[in-house]
Parts: sequence; C-alpha cells; structure tokens
Amino acid sequence: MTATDDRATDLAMRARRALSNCGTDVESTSSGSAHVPMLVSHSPIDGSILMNVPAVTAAQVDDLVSRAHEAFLSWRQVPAPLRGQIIKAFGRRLEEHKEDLADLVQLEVGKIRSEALGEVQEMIDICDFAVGLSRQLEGRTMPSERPGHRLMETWHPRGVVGVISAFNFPVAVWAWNTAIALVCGDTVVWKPSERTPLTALACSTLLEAVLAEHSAPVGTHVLALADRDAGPALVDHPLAAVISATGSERMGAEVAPRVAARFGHCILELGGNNAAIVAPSADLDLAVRGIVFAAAGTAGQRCTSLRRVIAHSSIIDDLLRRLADVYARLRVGNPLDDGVLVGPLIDQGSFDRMQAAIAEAVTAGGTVIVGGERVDVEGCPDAAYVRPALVRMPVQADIVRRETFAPILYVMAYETLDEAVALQNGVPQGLSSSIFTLDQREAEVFMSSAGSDCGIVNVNIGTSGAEIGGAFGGEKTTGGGRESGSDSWRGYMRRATNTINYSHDLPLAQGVSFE
Ligand code: UN1
Repeated sequence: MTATDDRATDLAMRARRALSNCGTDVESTSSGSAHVPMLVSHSPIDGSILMNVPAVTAAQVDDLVSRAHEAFLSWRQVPAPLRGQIIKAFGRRLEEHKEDLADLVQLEVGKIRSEALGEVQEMIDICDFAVGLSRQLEGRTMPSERPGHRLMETWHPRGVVGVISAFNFPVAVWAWNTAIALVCGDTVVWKPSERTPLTALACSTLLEAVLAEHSAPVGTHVLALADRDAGPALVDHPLAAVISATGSERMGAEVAPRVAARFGHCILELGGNNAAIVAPSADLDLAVRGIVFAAAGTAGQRCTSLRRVIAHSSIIDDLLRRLADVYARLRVGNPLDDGVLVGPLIDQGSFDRMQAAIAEAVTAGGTVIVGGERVDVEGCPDAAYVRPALVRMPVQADIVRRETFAPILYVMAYETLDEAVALQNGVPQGLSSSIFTLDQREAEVFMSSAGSDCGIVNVNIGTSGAEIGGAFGGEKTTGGGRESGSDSWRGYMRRATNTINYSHDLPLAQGVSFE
C-alpha cells in the first residue's frame, strides 16, 4: 500500500466512524445488494471513495412522499409548541454530534474545519430559532366592517415539504428548511445532493431518532437518497405541497414550471452573482479582509460567494495590489491540515469550468492578476485544488454575468455611484450584494429602492456568511424564495382568513341586501 492509499483508507474510516457515532448502522447501510442502485460518496479531498450507499428509485420516492403525507395527517395536530420541543431536543443532539457532523462535511465537501463547524452551528442556531418560532406562528386580527363580527387570519401547515439541497451546504440548508417546516406542522422528504449522501444519512439518523423518542409519527421526516433521475418523482408529486430547492439556475428553471403546472408552491434559492462595491471612502484593510473571505472562502463554492468587485477608479489599483498580495499567499491545500484556508473544488468538472471561464474572460479583454492555476497537494493527485483567481475586467462581459461555481473574482472600475449600482444590478441573478464605504449617504443609497436589487444587501461586510435570523434568498434568477429566519416560515404555511359572526343578525359585506 502506498501513502496515498493509506490516506484514502483513513478518510473512509473517519467517515464510517463519524456516521456510526451519529447512530447510522454503517455495515448494513454500506452492504447494499445487486438489485439496489448505489450512490458513491467521493471525497473531494483526494478523490477517493468514502462509501457506497443504497439509493432509492423514482417509484420509491413516490412511496416516501405518500408515507410523509400519512404522517402529516397526525403531525399537523400536534400543538406547535410541542413540535418546538422536539426541535429543541434535536438541536441539543446536534450539539453533541457537532464534531462528527463537521467531520462528514469536511470529508464530503472539502471544507476547512472552521467552516465545517460553522455550518453545523448554523443548524443548531436554526433549531433555537425554530423553538421560539413554535410559539409565535401568529396571525392578525382586523376590524370587520360588520357589527358583531371579527376578521382574523390563521396559519396552517401546507403538507409535505420536498427539500432538495445542494452539495455545498449539505446540512445547513436542509436544517433551515426542516426545522422551520417541522415546527410549522409540515412533514419533510429530503433529497440531498447525490454527492453528499453520508452527511445526509447522519443528519436524518439523528433527527429520526429524536422524532421516534418523542413518538412523532413515522414518516415525519424521510430521507430520499437518490440520483438526479429520481428528482422529478418528488417535484411532480401531487402530495408534495412545497418544493424547496437549492441549486443552479438551470435546475430551478426545470423545477419551477413543473411545480407551477400542478399549482404547488416553490421556495427557490438558485444562483448568485454577488458583487461588492468598494467606494473611495472605504476602509481598505476591512474591505480586503471581507473580500478575501467572501471570494476565496469555501473555495468560492457558496451561492453567496463574492464573484465581482466594483471598485472606484481612485482606489482600484491600491485595492488590486493588496488583494493580489493576499491571494498569492493564501494557503491552498488539504482542508484537514491546520492553517489551510482554501480546500479543493468539488470535482474535476468544476476545475474545468473554472479554466474555461478564465479563458473566456481573457478573450473578453480580462487580465489574470494572480491565481487560477492547479495546486498540487501531496497525497491528493486525483483532487481539484486551485489557487483562487483575481481577474481585472475592462467591462462586465458575458462571462462575468454568469455564475461560475469556483473562486474567480472579477474586478471592474467605476466612476459614479450610479454607474456602480447599475453594474451591481446588471446581472441576471439577485442574491447578495455589499458596499464598502464610510460615507453614510452612499450606504443609504445602496440600501434604498434605487440601490441594490438583491435579497441580501450588506454594508462594510462581504456578501457571504449570513446569519440565520434574517430571511435568506434573492430575486431575479435567484428564484425569489426566502428560507431561514424572519418571517420565512410563511412560505411553509397556508393562510386562512376567518370571519366570525357573534351577533344575532346576518349583515352582508359591502352593504349588500338580499331579503
Ligand atoms: C448557500 O451557499 O447555499 O450566507 C448557503 C452564507 C451561508 C449560507 C450559504 N450562511 O454564506
């Protein structure tokens, strides 16, 4: 055995250990059978196989949705605060398994430790939020125009929520949806990315154990490990009342019309093409730190990753010099090693798309200032490590207007704030945005209706790393959905308007008489 083989075996063992600590029966899960389709979990750290896990077919997805609907019929009658108590217990369970889950996120996605732990923390945070929410699913009461009448709104769960999640946030985005859906009284069928079946298995084992301990109906949460072909079975299912899907704009363009055709509800969180404006008054030290974390962190594989910097012409050269200096020193490498800040891309396809994007940017007049090249990491010849790229662009060319899911940061110059805002908004996507400025007027304009058209608009921080307390999502081709905090819960519930007559008469609205 070579050192590389040893390391691969070590990764597989770590994955099995973490999975088993979370209560998954690893032996029976990985054994499979010749008749069952299998998903192969690869580690982007070295390209090795972590484990094979059995997948379900499209026909089985159909059964799983029916099972979740059966559970919904009783789960919806459990008082919301009691559902909240179960999510509270789940949050504590996640705390106990924070290290195990972070292990799996690292092994399956290639995140550095701190970011993997942060992702698990995001799950714990949303559970806390959901517990409070379980006592606050409030409706309004309005005055009635009729004497002796009252108008009010009540909110009710919609049914089964189909959660389709992406590889890059394999646990947090599921938890945003699931914690909120469950306290709202919905049940969940989860179709995770086929690249991250192990994190999904661990999470669902933990949740389903807590649900069983609290005698929740079987089927309140079901995992549908399946390849892409099984997606339509969930999306088209008449009992999947809500489809909450995270992924590419292309995926959303397929999902949205299918769900609309059957009058289902969608919560879509699709591509981002996030920009930061750096104004003449900006604190450049702060801007550089914010930009580098947002652009190079998670190897540029967040939907909130910073893809564009729009810098004032008076500071662009200084900013570029500082960024180039940091980019050249960024430690790219095995995310399990201390001090590494940038781990691998998810796969070779991602690396190829990054190279193609850089080539297209250069053809469009761009100049690569630093990065873009492959980085050799010892013991990981089959993995896709790359130095984040900094590319100066003379104009916002087509390639800049598309999302490439890799660490490329395009930098462009502006003269007036109007021009900067027009560039910032001049892309199809509308997820996250930011401005670095110490000029309050500029900050306010950026946050006003005439400013950024995104769902997330930040001042003096980068575009990524949102807290769970706010509503998360964006406009235009980002899909318009909102998940996580604030009143995103409304997307998981239906509203009923109630009119109550406590008088002895039957007056009609609008003064209509019908005698
Ligand atoms: C995503 O990339 O789909 O705001 C989610 C952030 C994280 C979530 C990202 N809290 O960057």
